[in-house]
Amino acid sequence: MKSFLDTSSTQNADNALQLRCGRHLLDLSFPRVMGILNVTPDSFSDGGRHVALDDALRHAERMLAEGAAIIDVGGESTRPGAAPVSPQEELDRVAPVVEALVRELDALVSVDTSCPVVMREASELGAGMINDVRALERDGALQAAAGSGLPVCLMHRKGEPQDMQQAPAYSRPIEEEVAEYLAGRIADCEAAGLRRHRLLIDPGFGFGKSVEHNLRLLKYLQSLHALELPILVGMSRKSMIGKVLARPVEERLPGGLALAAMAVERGASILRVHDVAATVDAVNMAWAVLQEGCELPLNQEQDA
Ligand code: PT1
Repeated sequence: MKSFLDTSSTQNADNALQLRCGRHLLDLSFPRVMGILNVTPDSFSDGGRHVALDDALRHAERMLAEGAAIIDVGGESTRPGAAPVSPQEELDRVAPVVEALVRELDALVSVDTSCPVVMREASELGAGMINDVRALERDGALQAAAGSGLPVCLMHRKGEPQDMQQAPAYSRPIEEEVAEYLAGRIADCEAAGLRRHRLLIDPGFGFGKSVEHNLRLLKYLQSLHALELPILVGMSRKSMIGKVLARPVEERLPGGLALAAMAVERGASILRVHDVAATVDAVNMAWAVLQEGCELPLNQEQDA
């Protein structure tokens, strides 16, 4: 599957840009918003407020009402400096939330994990997507993801969260290194029986990148279209905004909306964000420009 920017479409109207996510069908013929639901006690901008199941449910419900197509549930913080968690701890955090989101809200749940056990359990509980910031590099992750039958987002990263922001360096233009890494991971996935049409790619903003690296990656996001897979981006509230604008984490929304609009123009299919309502408006406005119009108020549209 390609992105909506590709007009030389080999896909006909029936199978056009529809991604099978378990029992959900995700329409990627226009850019979609993924709402972040952190279930970590140390999350960088939620301060662990969404650990309790009830809070998590209400927050997800609100994001869905605001137009999120996907809820991304994560039990391991991967922001710079974060410490690793055990698979059991991660499972204990994530499983009850995935189960509740599926049962109570019938939500399309993505599970933000690198852990094979969590992938397997989440897919059994009804999750519809796997989002792995380590691009299935952990032992057993390729097999677990392949066996789940779910789509997988492969993200580029350099180093591990504990040390990835210590003098990140690239010997070639960063977009080339990122594309080459992702191409290698795609090949490994295919070799493990994970078919291409189930994959998404993500350049991994903030994962072993300087501010300049991040800005350049967005500027040249188009170059990732060579891989012919839908692109997911996560820039919401990140330090790339904080550093450019000198804003603390709670004042980064305007900067984030500018980045979201630019990502849409460059063909990003999914935007992973904290502030769903504002981002849906920014994305839909940018999309209307690309379309030179709009057929319906996009923010009232719901998935079938
Ligand atoms: C991301 C992402 C993610 N980001 C995907 N999953 C995080 N697919 C978690 C900072 O610089 O971009 N794509 N899951 C969160 N990680 C970070 C990284 C948070 C950097 C903050 C920063 O502030």
